[in-house]
Amino acid sequence: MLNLLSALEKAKAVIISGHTRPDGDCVGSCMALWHYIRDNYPDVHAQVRLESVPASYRLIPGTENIITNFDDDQACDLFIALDASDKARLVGAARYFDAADHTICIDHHISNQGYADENLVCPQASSACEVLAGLLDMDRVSLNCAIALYTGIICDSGVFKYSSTSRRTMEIAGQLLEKGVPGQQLIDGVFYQKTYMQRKLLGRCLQDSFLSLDGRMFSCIVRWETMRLFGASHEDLEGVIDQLRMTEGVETAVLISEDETGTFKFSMRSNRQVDVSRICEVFGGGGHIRAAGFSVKADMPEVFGRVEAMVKEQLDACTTD
Ligand SMILES: [Mn+2]
Repeated sequence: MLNLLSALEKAKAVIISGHTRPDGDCVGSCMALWHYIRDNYPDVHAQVRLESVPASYRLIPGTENIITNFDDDQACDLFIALDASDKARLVGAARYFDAADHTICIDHHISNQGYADENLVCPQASSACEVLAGLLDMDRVSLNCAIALYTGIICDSGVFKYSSTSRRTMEIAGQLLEKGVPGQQLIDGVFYQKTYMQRKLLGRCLQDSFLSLDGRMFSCIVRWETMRLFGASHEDLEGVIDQLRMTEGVETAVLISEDETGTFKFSMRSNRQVDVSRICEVFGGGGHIRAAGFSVKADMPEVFGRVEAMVKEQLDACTTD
């Protein structure tokens, strides 16, 4: 069993990193470990190196200390990778991994082969934060460390919704709440809080959306003109497609957004029956069975018609089975 604390006792300089395009669990686990080291090992120099952190995760305390470039030759005697399923996912930080005297990997991805000197991979855990929490002395976890862990857990478990959520997940979350973690504030901040513009844009999208295939497909087309009017970028549409998907009777949701070059980005989601990645692959895109996408610079109504026909074909195959 990996003994993180005894490794920290021996360390002098620690570099902490996670995967490319960091998400809440990645940022949360890295920052939680950073706080834990700063709070309990004042002689250890620790730094977190990640690609730039999306705004919604900056409510995790201390993220302003994250170093987002990988240009220098900073040496360390201990490198700790969190939430990164293979070394390639460390991207720029891999050079510090290679140069380190000792490496540790803490993760929950089933595909992780164990690329570090010491590895703890728990595929049944909800999050890297849950795995990390099990290695720390809970009596020495500060409020800032607890906030970081809690944020990672809610992000990767969809606020305790996904099947990876276990009794253990809830017990750890309970211990973190006892530290004073502002649960509602964090959940609102990460999942529900939008800007005024994003709220109005969501309203506009829902207003313009339309059903087809007997109410089983729900689509929305956002032209560049609308994006320009709202001063919106593609990220401002995040969450819109789930509003379409989580509609009674709907099996497949399609969100189409146009950019200034006339390129149309198709995002697709399905609930139970349609393999949307199969459809998106036809147009050079891809993804997962229930979430996929592609981009085309073509006759959008024609492409939309083909997508709709493919969704219908899959739905018809399900009902005749
Ligand atoms: Mn994760």
